[in-house]
Amino acid sequence: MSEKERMERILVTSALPYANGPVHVGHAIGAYLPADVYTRYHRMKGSDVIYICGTDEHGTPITVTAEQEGISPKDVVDKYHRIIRDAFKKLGISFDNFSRTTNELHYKNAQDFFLRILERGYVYKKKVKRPYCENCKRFLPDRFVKGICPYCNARDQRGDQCEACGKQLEPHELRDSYCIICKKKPVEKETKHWFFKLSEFSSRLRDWISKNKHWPENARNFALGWISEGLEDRAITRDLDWGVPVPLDNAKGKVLYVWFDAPIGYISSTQEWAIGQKRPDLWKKYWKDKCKIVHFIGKDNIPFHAIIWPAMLMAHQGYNLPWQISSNEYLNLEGKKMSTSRGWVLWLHDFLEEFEPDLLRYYLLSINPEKHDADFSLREFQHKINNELIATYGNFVNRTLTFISRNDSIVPEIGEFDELDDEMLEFIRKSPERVGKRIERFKFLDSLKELMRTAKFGNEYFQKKEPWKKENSTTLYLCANLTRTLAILSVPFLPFTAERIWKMLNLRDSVFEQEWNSASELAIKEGHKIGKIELLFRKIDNAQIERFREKVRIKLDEKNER
Ligand code: B3M
Ligand code: ZN
Repeated sequence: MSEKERMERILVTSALPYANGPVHVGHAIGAYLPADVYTRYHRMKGSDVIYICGTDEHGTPITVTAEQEGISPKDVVDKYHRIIRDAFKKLGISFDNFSRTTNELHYKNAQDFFLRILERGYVYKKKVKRPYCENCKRFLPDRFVKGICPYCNARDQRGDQCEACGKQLEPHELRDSYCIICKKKPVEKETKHWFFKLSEFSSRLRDWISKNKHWPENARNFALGWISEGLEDRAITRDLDWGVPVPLDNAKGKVLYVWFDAPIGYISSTQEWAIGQKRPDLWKKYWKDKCKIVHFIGKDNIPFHAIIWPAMLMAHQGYNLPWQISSNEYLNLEGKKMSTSRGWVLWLHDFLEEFEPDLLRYYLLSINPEKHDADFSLREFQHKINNELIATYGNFVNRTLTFISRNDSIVPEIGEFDELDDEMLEFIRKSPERVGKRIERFKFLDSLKELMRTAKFGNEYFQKKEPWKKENSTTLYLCANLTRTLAILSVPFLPFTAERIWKMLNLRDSVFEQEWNSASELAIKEGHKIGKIELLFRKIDNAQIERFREKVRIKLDEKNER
């Protein structure tokens, strides 16, 4: 690969989670783990990559939670920002910056963005009628109202988006709507709002998306389909007191719509990162110079990232457009759709209290819902950890290290290579590219499979060579080197394990500082002394699974009772 390609500049983002509740395992695999794999890989490839995120702290998801829990929106976001941030950290999600959309810097950014597109003629004010609850004495934006989706007739849909058909909605479009606080039927009341001229971008968006042949089909098809149905102008302000205030004199009591300010949060978080680097202008390299911006999002966020956000950026004309939008399908839980409101959910922080993060990373990435919905099952988790991760990968590493430790911890010298040794060498040489290529193409399932194929080969090689029967120094020499290869290639998937192996091998620095391509070298030389060894993983037994199931179920039930 040429130096130019190596120095590819990439900005990775994951959807900003709403700070109105913890994140669950479906969120983790939806937009965070794949992004983390992608970023960690590119760091080791030597790309100029940063990974940006933060919590989305505005909008009615937050105010509804505050209202229901009887606390202020600020209390809600403070609490959940911390819980979300800590859970991601524990899972090893390696953000370069994890910000909050309630930061001052972001308020200014969002307001400047609004003013700029207003000046450029893409925003106008209009009188409209909106649902108003006479009982609660207020307008009912977005999630404050529920009703029947006018497109697919699904019941109890929220006023911002239909969960059944994925369509973007306006609260007044719902049929038989009701106020979610008091359940009364709202009336229509006149108010004024600022609208974004989305309709003007149809042909520019169509041209641009048609050219984006590297986009996954789900995003491309949805976006092109929506354009052909006709894009309509959209209100980007709300009658609410929680949010970024509309920066105009005649806009008292109005805030920017959360989906207007949230994606701008990607830029704000990059700026905050640059300030942290003590190079406040550094963010411009990613947003203004040549850079691939990659958004990892959940499926329901496609409309905003494939259509509205690019149109906002086109209207603004000061920043790069997204290069890629990667979105997963959904993750079900034990055969049923996850639902926070029904309490059928497995929280990330709960899971990580019981199990090692790499076990969860392995399991989630091995069922990554790339093309189809996937199902999270505790039994399958146990099975995959015991019979795949431990039985092949763990077994190979443990056997190798144990045998070397019995040789005074010294890696023995190489003899003549036979055919099987050559094959082993081929795995060491080729695996980095095989795994890496798939990550570059966003084929995370396949990339993990490729990693596991390498471990499996190592295990079979060991078995065939039977080093316990006869002294075979070449075998151990090659196994030590494949273990090193595996450690490097595991960083994107199993970062904690990778570092542990690195330490056991007694190699210099940290595994995170290694170059990806160096995994193809025979870098461990004869005579190298390995470090202190310990068991890599422990099997998960039925009792632990059942105990955990009980524990989680209790939580589920409590939530159900409310
Ligand atoms: N907070 C929706 C979500 O968490 C929203 C994403 C914003 S990305 C700019 O699903
Ligand atoms: Zn009401």
